[in-house]
Amino acid sequence: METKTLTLNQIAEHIDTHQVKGTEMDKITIDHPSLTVEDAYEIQKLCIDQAELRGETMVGWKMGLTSKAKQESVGVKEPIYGRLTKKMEVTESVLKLNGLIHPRVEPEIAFVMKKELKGDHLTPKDIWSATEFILPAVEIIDSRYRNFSFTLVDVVADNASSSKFILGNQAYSPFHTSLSDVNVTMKQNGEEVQKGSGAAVLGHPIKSIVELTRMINKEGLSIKPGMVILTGGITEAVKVFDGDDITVDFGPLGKLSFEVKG
Ligand code: 0L1
Ligand code: MG
Repeated sequence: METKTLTLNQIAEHIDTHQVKGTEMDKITIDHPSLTVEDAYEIQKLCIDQAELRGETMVGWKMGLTSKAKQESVGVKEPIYGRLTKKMEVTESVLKLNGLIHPRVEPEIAFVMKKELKGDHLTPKDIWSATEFILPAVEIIDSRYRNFSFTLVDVVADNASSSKFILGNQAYSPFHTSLSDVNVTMKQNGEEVQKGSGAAVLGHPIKSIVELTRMINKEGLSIKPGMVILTGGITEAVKVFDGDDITVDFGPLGKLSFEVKG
């Protein structure tokens, strides 16, 4: 095996171990400063290959850094993507902290596709006609890096901080309401802690999926039918703690609530 391939495999093994155990690590760019963003996406894929060898299944994609504020915090002008597995889905209204490091939660709109989406020049129309339904959702991000501190290369390799996600019980037609106008408020123990609108996601969440198809097409990849896509945080992410009660009001897309337990 070539040295670079060997190195990427070793880094992926290292990150995978921290993802599985839920333990903090140093930035990989400290020991490997010459890694590129392309290398980081390859490492991300190798980590998911490891998860699949353990019997996990990839069920979708997430888009991250979709707001101006988040892009500025990492010093980039583009969003990033990550991969979602079945094991990451929280199916009860309880987020267990066991195995998490410093989780933060953010409201998102999820799309579930009925047709494959593949190509470099897909339009919003192509995405709408391939969408089965949409759901209110919450993403739980949990960077494996100490203090949630990373460069673009670090965070891409760590699967864009993907950790868990919760989908609402009620699905909606993609045409139910104008997604850029959906106003969202998040309450933590009854107190409003964040609010935002769908427009915070690249102007409109559909643009997030257009961008995802373009980005993964570079690797020859597509969004498969049945896959879920988390389009990006509508508000800033909020730190959560044992005993928290989180309720997100998505206006015309209903409410999603869950408890946080140690
Ligand atoms: O989902 C997100 O926007 C997070 C992407 C990675 C950056 C972070 O962990 O804040
Ligand atoms: Mg997110």
